[in-house]
Amino acid sequence: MVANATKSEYLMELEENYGAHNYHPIPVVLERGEGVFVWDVEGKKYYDFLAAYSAVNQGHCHPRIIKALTTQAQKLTLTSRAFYNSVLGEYEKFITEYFGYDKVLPMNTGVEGGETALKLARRWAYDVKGVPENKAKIVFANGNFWGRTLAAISSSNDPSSYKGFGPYMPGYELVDYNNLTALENALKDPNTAAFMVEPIQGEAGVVVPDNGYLKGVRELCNKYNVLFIADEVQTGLCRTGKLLACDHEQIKPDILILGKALSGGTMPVAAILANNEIMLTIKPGEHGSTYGGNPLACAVAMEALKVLKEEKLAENSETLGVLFRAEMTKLMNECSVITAVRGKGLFNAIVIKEKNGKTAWDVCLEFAKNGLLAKPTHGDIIRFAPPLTINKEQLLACVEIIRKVILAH
Ligand code: IF1
Repeated sequence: MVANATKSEYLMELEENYGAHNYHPIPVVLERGEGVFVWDVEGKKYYDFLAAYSAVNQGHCHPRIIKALTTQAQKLTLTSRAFYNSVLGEYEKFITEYFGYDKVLPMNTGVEGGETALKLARRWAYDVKGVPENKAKIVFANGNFWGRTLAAISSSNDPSSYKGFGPYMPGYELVDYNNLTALENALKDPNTAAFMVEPIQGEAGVVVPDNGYLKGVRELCNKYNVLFIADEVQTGLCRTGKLLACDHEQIKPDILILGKALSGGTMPVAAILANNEIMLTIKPGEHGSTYGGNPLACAVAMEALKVLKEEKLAENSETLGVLFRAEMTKLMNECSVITAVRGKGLFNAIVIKEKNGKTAWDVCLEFAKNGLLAKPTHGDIIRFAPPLTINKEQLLACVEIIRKVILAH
């Protein structure tokens, strides 16, 4: 340990020495979060403009969600599904009515949600659509990201996700995102079970498809009797200015995957929603997980969902998203380093041109020095996704930080 190292340096070195090197974080060590703010171990305050990749839409440590967590944690946290528990049924009724589906299958992480959706789709293809056993095909979009498991990376066309982890899951096909012709060609195959897609691609860099794309996906899936699986793990729960990103085009997927902010950023909670024809193809003992549907997760998720509606976070996301993109577009016209601004609601990104050897990473380091946390993706894209509880004054303060750093870049 370096002599007279700061506490941050000490803690970062511990992670370097004792943790797997599967991340390269921005060098900030966070200790406390409240609403849109986080503090590092030296007490420096930051606006959190990543919100844990949209897992903290309700703001850090939302008092109502923490209260639900601590209250249930004093009573019963986990029973496994070997037995019933007093919260799961209430939660299942609440969430299925909240989103308008017959049934929910509770899981934990977003990628488990994706895995569950694919198992459901394959089983539905064999039992309902009549696809021959082991012949089911799943279609994905180039640029997709839905997690780190072998089934997830098998659908990736990004080498940093899949390289060195083969062999890969069979029965997958990739088509270009935002291309209905390419999609139709793939769906014509009678063995196609499902098309799984993010309504806006997150990891790819907040890639927003053309208006009408999602409606087109819905129509093509109807036409070819293929399940439309919407991965709303990142775009869902008010992030894009509507409860779900699919709501912008008034379309309803056959299987809806939720995660991240479903727990308000307190613990891993995921949910897969579908109607009976699909959901009931999985029989008792054919799927689940130790923590799936645990009473603690159910209590927290109900409160997290109530907060979204009662604090009108979709409306706030929509309104402040318009303001944010207008400010970023103004900034783009004032300088040459921003080459694109895109997003929906408070799910936005800018594309940064490298200048004098300085990259988006260096820009994010400067943001951190100026009290705003964000992180680049794919080298030149900076995603901006603050908690949806941010107010106009705070948003404009963040715009000022971004302006100051960009104009000095
Ligand atoms: C990491 C990325 C974001 C997701 C969508 C499913 C999942 C994710 C659309 C899986 C997870 C996380 C994973 C996390 C960082 C973050 C991420 F940069 F990796 F790609 F958000 F864009 N569907 N995304 O975005 O959910 O299993 O993680 O709960 O792996 O570093 P999970």
